[in-house]
Amino acid sequence: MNDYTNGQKMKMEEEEFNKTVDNLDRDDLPTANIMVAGITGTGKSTLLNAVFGKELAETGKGRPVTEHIDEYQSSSIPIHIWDTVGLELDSEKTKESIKSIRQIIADKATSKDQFNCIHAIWYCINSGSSRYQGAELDFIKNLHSIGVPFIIVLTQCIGEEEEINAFENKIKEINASMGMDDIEIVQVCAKEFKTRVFTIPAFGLDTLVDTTIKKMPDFIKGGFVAAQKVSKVQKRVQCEEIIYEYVKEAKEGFWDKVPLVKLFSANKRIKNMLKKIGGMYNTQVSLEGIEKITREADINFENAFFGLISPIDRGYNEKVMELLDKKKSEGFEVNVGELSKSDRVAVMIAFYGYTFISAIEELWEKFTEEQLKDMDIVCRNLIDIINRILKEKVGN
Ligand SMILES: Nc1nc2c(ncn2[C@@H]2O[C@H](COP(=O)(O)OP(=O)(O)OP(=O)(O)O)[C@@H](O)[C@H]2O)c(=O)[nH]1
Ligand SMILES: [Mg+2]
Repeated sequence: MNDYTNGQKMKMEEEEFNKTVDNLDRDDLPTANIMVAGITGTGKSTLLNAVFGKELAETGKGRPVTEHIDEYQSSSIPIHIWDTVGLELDSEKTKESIKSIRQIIADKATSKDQFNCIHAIWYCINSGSSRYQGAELDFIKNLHSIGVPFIIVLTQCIGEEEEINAFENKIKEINASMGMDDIEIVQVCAKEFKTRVFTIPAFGLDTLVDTTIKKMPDFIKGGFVAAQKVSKVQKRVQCEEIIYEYVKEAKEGFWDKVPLVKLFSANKRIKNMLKKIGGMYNTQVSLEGIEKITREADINFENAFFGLISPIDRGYNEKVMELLDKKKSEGFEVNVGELSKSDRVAVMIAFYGYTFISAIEELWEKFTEEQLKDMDIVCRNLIDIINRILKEKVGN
């Protein structure tokens, strides 16, 4: 091979490398657009606070949004909310705002940009109202006809279970008779309810999250899961998707092809995986933070590149195999019995990914949301936890 073709080949490899790296590094989560509707006092704002926390700030002031719709966004969580405020279905004034609510959704629904659409409507009805008729039913029919994933949330479920179930069935029957049997109904109590005699704990929020995810287009799920604060299970599922992207690249030999001079940037890729996992748990760890963690914890990425050590048979293998097993149906397989370099790297990456997930989950159990905003607390404790886990699992 002469110098010319050799140079050309290297250039192509370099381009290929950069392309793969770019794809892996796409770490900005998509923003999920959720509309919450329902008449006044049903508990919309309480529900939003319970699912997304108090970080949501009012936006859209001065924009031509009606006085009956509040918009919320946050710089740190990928969610955009439209909350209908103070709707009363019989007043003339509200008829106007119903019109504009419909208009907002319809405009977005017809927009070609899938990211711009409303991705789900949560329509709140007080579980104790037992009314599902008249103007409200017309409103629901109207909203539903736009074709956005629609969920009815029965709020403040603190009454007799049988009565609430009977109300839910009544709604289902009416919906079915009107061709709206695709509407899911979820019962929730968004905030613990206290009386002098007893306390009803919050419930149903995780079901609402699960139901919403099922109805949502795939490309938006990551953002929604990162934004919500009630389902750790869903966060784990999304993190496994992140880990899987990197594991797949490893298996396909990506890390084998990393030229020696690129080792540092390849190393950064794995740190990026850890950063993305942090983002899914609303734990914003900067790349500098991750660097500190990997420096001070016993995570040695060099091992991953050279395949020097392998966590096989050291506890995490089972977890890794489970993940890879799940992915088998998609035609992807890592044979950890066969100790090729790419397989070892794949297992190593998954091992570090899972270690990081466990550490962040432990962090969330130990500290308050407020404390976790302090990068110093986050880094220091992640280092301690990771070192402990590595000691337990790898057994140095
Ligand atoms: N304990 C408890 N109280 C709730 C719950 N949901 C709503 N509430 C109470 O019901 C009242 C109305 O709730 P909001 O969340 O303000 O209702 P809203 O639908 O946002 O009302 P508008 O903004 O006027 O349309 C408040 O006093 C809430 O504290 C709940 O799940 N548990
Ligand atoms: Mg409100």
